[in-house]
Amino acid sequence: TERTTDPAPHEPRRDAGPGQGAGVVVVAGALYDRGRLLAARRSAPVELAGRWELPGGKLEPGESPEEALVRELREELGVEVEPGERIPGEWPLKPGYVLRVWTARLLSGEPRPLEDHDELRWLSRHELDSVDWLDQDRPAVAEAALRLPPA
Ligand code: 9L3
Ligand code: MG
Repeated sequence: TERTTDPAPHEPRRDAGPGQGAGVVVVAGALYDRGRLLAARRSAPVELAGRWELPGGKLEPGESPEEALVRELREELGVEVEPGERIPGEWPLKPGYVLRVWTARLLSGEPRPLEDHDELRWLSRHELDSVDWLDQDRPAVAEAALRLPPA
């Protein structure tokens, strides 16, 4: 007979819903510099291409969210960052995936779109609505805006 046990700990839980665990955690960074927030335009996959997001990606097995954030921003943007506070809240992505966001401070490097993005923009508070954010990122961006340090 077929086994009906839970998937292995690191398998995505595509059925995850309320009370069923977080599923796959995607971490993203609200990266601040001189009163501006970094926005990144996705180049892939096609259904998300052209939409803007807070850069980041999936947690890998054994990583803390902060470690994943540092790794993702190094891979995607070529920068070193220091994670700050978690922005309260959790936002559903595709089924089984949730988005969690941390503030982050730029330690070194100038962000470049090395992987999965084709454009980056530093947005000041009054420019935050000027890009077409992914729907799922909008509430996170609103929270991130509340924490924008002064210029
Ligand atoms: N996603 C949504 N908003 C974000 C990020 C970083 C990611 N701010 C979605 C897009 C993908 C999934 O999460 O469907 C995994 O992200 P990635 O590993 O392709 O960056
Ligand atoms: Mg990514």
